[in-house]
Amino acid sequence: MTSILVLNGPNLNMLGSREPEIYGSNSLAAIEKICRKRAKELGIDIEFLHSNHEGALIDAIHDASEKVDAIVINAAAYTHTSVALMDALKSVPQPVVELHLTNTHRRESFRAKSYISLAADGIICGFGANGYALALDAALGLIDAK
Ligand code: DHK
Repeated sequence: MTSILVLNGPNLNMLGSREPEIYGSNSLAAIEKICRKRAKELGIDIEFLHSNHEGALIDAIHDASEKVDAIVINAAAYTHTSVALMDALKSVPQPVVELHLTNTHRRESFRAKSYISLAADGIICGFGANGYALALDAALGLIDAK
């Protein structure tokens, strides 16, 4: 069965209570439910992971290289800082969809810079929790196009 890794970076475990006026009211568990529902509709499997640690996210990307067909990643703040995560994504053959809840281009200027974009096939940002469902659709499209 087609499988997609959905990887979540630092502070996303605080969604729901974290700056809800910016990030919305959905918890990460609620977002996982949205993903599982969409995955069921698409007839695919997902692995939904979160870590606050850069190395753990890198390990998850390396581990995924054997197991999944695409990677959806919301690297959160590491988006703007992590050459290591970019390199990890470039080291695996799967298509990559970069994802953000918010429109990072309409916020502080430092959020407009993304190392993840340099490794991603495409970007979805600004659609809140629904962006996760859109990212699964996009990732499946990339898998099918391969
Ligand atoms: C989430 C974060 O935690 C921020 O550090 C990013 C991203 C934006 C999001 O919109 O999902 O700048």
